[in-house]
Amino acid sequence: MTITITAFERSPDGGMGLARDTRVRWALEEAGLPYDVRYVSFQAMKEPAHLRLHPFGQIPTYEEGDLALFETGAIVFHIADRHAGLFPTDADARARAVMWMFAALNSVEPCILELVIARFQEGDRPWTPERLPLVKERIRQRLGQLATRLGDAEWLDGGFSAGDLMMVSVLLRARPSGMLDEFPSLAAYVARGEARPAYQRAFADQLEANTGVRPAG
Ligand code: GTB
Repeated sequence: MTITITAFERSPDGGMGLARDTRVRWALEEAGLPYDVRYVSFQAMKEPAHLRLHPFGQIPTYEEGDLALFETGAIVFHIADRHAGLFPTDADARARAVMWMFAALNSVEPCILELVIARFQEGDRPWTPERLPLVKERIRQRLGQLATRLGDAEWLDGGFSAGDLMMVSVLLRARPSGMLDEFPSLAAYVARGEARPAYQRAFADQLEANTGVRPAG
């Protein structure tokens, strides 16, 4: 059955992997699933046809036959649930992979998004200079806790799983601020994720769609 996802017609980052279709592309590549991409403009995202797929008028969405999904957590879970490659076969290990997916989305991504919002949407507010250090401190605390748990392991719980895919995807959003590099073990963990052939293909496809240029390699 054909899988179709949506992505930015023109991603604000120029297709450098920060928009959330990257994690869906990555999951599809890990599972070895071919897919089509429908590129949507910011205006089209707010129109009825897209709102029927995504009530909040965002990307990415996922369509497969009669199934239509939004929310990257649900989409990546669905892919991992139905196809080999992203969840361990052991039931307890699988539950922990799901736990790490939720941890990435619920316990790590929100504080990183706070910083993105504080810098780019509220950067000109008079209270921003006072607020930024608090926002950054919350990220430092969470990333420090995560680094402690990861220790010198390659992945969060044994082999690579959808939990790592989601965590790496979320941590990538902390990199432009320089905060990821404050935690060398997490920066190395992210680099391991980015080095995976499936990630490389997802990244190259997204970049090519935005720039017309496919990275070498
Ligand atoms: N919780 C949802 C999910 O996980 O699927 C969040 C979806 C979401 O935030 N989508 C964003 C969107 O459609 C794109 S990813 N925004 C348009 C809108 O709301 O009108 C967020 C994003 C956008 C741009 C960059 N960038 O260029 O660096 C990075 C991330």
